[in-house]
Amino acid sequence: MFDAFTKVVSQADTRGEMLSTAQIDALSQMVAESNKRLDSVNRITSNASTIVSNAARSLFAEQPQLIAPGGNAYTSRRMAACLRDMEIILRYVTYAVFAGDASVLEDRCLNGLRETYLALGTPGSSVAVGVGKMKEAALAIVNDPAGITPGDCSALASEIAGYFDRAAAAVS
Ligand code: PEB
Repeated sequence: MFDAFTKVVSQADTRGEMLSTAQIDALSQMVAESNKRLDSVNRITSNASTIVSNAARSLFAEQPQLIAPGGNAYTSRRMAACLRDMEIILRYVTYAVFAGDASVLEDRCLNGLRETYLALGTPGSSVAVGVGKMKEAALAIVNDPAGITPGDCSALASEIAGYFDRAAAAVS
């Protein structure tokens, strides 16, 4: 598991090189803008249950076969597993945003997830739709100008979008 700093160190060490000025500048920029990152994590984290339940409600409205008899989210047990899965994925996305690196998400959540869903008969493409809905909700919350110092969050927003996209691609 890496963060933005240990990733750069590991890459430099593999090549036996000192850190480059470009690498130092990039991390220096990241530190300078770190309040945006931490605010984003805080906003997503404190709205996690709303993000998950709205995304699930919208997924089931679009794909009612999932909650009809025989559907993969039919029965309360499977519904609970589904909501839990979405929460797990969102949680790992927030870890990746916090660390500024996708490795925690990749290694501890997405690795083998497609195979797990195949074995369970859970439609990965539907999970991906749910993840996409969480992405839209999370970005709307991150980009909400209310109550924060106005600034440019476009780079951070696209980084966050990228983590959700990786999760969706890993299961679809
Ligand atoms: C992944 N999900 C399920 C299981 C596992 C995961 C390992 C099997 C064991 C169990 O039921 O607990 N667990 C989950 C995860 C990590 C982990 C992401 C990462 C660290 O440890 N069903 C649907 C929807 C979708 C869904 C499309 C969006 O119709 C999910 C929610 N996952 C779902 C369901 C089950 C499941 C299990 C319904 C139960 C399937 C079953 O038991 O038949």
